[in-house]
Amino acid sequence: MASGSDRNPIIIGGLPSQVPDFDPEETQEWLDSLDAAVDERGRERARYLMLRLIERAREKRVAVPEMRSTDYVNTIATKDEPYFPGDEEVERKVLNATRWNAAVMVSRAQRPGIGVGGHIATFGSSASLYDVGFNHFFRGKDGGDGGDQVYFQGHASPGIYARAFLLDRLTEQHLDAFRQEKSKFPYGLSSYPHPRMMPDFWEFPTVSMGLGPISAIYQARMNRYLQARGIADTSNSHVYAFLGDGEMDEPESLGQLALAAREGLDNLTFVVNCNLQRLDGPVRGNGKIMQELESQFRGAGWNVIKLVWDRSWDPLLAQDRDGVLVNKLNTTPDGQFQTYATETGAYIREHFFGGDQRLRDMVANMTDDQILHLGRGGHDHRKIYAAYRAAKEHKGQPTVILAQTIKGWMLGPNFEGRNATHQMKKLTVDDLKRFRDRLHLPIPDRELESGLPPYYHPGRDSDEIQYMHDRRRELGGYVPTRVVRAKPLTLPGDKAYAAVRKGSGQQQVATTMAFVRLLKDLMRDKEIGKRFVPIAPDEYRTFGMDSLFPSAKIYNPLGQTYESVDRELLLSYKESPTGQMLHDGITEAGCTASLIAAGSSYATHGEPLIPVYVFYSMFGFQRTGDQFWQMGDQLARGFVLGATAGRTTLTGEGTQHADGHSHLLASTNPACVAYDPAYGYEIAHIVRDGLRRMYGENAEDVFYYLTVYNEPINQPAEPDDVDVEGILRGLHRIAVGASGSVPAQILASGVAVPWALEAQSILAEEWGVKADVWSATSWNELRRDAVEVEEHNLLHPEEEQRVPYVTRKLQGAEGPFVAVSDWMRSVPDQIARWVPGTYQSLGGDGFGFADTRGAARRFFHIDAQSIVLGVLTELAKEGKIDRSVLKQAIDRYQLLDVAAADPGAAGGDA
Ligand SMILES: Cc1ncc(C[n+]2csc(CCOP(=O)(O)OP(=O)(O)O)c2C)c(N)n1
Ligand SMILES: [Mg+2]
Repeated sequence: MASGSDRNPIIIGGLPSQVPDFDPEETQEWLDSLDAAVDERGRERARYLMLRLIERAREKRVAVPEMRSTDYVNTIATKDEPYFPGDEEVERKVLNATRWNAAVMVSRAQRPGIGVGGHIATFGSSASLYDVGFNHFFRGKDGGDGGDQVYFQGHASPGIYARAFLLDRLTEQHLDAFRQEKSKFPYGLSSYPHPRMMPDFWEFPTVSMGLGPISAIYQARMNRYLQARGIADTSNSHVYAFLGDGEMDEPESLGQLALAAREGLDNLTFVVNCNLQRLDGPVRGNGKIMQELESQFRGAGWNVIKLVWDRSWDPLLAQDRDGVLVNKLNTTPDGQFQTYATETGAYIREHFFGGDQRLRDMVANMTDDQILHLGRGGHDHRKIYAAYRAAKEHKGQPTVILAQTIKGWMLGPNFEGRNATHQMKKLTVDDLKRFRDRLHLPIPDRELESGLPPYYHPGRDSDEIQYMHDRRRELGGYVPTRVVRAKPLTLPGDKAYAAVRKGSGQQQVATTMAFVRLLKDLMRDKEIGKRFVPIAPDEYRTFGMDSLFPSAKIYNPLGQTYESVDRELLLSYKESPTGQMLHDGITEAGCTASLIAAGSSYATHGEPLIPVYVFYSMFGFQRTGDQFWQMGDQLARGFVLGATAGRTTLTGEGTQHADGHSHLLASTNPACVAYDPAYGYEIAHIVRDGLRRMYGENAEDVFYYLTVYNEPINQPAEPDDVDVEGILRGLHRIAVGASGSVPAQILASGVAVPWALEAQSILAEEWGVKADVWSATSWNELRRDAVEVEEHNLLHPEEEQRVPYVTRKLQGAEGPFVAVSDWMRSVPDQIARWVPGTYQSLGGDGFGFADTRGAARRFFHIDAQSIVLGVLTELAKEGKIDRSVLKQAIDRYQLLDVAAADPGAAGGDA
């Protein structure tokens, strides 16, 4: 070895330290050559030689280890750039007009009395990155397929609107309604990409940092899945995600890179706008974000294209014979480059090129102005085109393009590279004049000196506008465009629901199992069966869904290349390239991204999918609530199942698992229709209605959340006089009190319904109380209805005042009303205002813990005996019984002693 001892080799990290050297003499000759190169020509030359050797080794298919990062120069050598088919002059004009209108739109939105904000600097940096995409790559949907899916960086939206304006897709009226969605309806433009607000325009909500990247990965994978399963031809669809370099710090941004590499998603390109800045200041002032990202992406198995410098650097780099320039580029921190972006040519000559005679010589013949204009790669159309082309043609891996830009580019010295630039919204008269001059726009001074700065349109017949239209025609129509081409589905009839509605007879079955049974029957349906997409984060077995493995199979583009250990078993783990089930691994964020991609396929590709995403209820809204919000924004549909629900039902697990609040979180999402069913037959009606509402005629943009439990119970058969409307609207009476003289009402949901029924019989037998039991299938929907009714009444005082469903439903029933569930009290308390009588709730407030179900329910005072006490207490308050019975009840049932409770059936496990 050249250095280090045999016992302590210095070469580690993937190099073959264990392989014996069978020709040490030859090895020594090579090492001596390298030593000589270092001694005689210096380290930089030696480095160059080594890199060339690695390159040659690759060409000869010698398996040398991957390098984590490369020099701070463009990945695509100038000599390898393809012919640029665009008209650069015209494209520059197009872009200049776009830049102007984007900035002016935001500036005008700051006019007195409006002042609604907006961003200029981000689009300033990424304008060319988009424009090359629009002119040469992004495919529209006019061909009848889904086209390309483009995730626009949220706060670059002004530029996207500005382009749509030039193309006559939007008018000045729209631009002046930026961020005034209601007051300027129907012209209002949303601040960021929000399909919910602009359903004919935006497709993908992105502005919550990190959700764009992860969504794009799963969208690309969903495209593959649709193709593999023969549902849609997505072979021409490419997914582009435009991301910020600051945004890459979000865990969701990088968290699923490996999946994209593993599945060989070469239909996916990330474009990271590396303007080296985020909101407050530099992304990595002391480091180099592009280098850091390069290593991370490369390590994850991505193809990395760095686009660092524009063409003006080419001659300098060509002269850099001993790598001194590259070395300087490699070792200059981002914070310094940001400063160069704000400085003069003379400053850059002195500080960047000044430290080394060879660097000084390189720019000796350049003027300060030429030095100043040594630009960044992300502003050079030809180089951007080369990068996109290479990304599109690259096979077998996803590609990331790391494009260096300047934040606020073209907006002048008050914006470019300034730390405050992200938040700056308004241009002064001087800024405007300078900006106009730089963009060569024929706008007279007087129009900039008073009033609002004007928009600029070069005229419909101008070359540049014609060019833009031509390019879009060629590429299949305008982007972004959201269209819904899917037809309503033919939904299954009674048969699919029959088994679940029959009940479980003598068997005890948990609602999770009842749901899975129903799902299996639905997946057998000839019309819609194949559209179901089961999704779970490594929990199919927990929820008894492994029974679907052999028939539905797990999607894996590689199929199953190994002999499965359980291949002889009936329920073997089966992977297939045409599998229907998505197994995303242990990633709720990944699963939710799959859910959104599947749930919006009716729009993206015109082919509805019915995702059924099953998770531990604790790890759903709580863990990925932001993505559920994004799902609502993206108008995605589907079923979301919070399994192992309840504060006490999975109680063997404890604090982190015991969910007593996900319904509250679900209630905050306007797109979410949430149910807490008790019985299989309720689930049947809820799912049937869900399919109708989401996939039938006049489909609604909602998604369903059902909590299901792992506690086996006797599932009753559906009664003949089943109250379907009540089930769907959130409340139906399931048992009228049989005996007793003092009436009361118990409202229960989910797993608490059997406790309520037990309480009913204790109350009748021991206390003479005749309690009706109601199953509150949806506290959330009851409240939603009541709130809507109140809003209507507020605005229509002259009309007959409407009455909320819950009030009407309970009108004839004699209180008091006691609510109970395996959720915290706030869940049933949602309806308190509209219950016609005294209302009290019991619930699992506080942290869950590990114990028997019985003990946990006694602790929270929600078990049958505690419900009895709750009802008696309310009756006592109303003076209908004597208060002394309360103490009696507490003593009789030992309600203060957790250990005295019947432990009940065993808890769940994870
Ligand atoms: C989850 C989340 N956190 C914070 C923000 C607020 N925010 C909007 S833009 C921005 C800075 C973005 O920087 P970068 O990703 O580098 O984008 P650039 O504007 O520089 O292109 C921040 C922090 C957000 N939109 N989403
Ligand atoms: Mg940035």
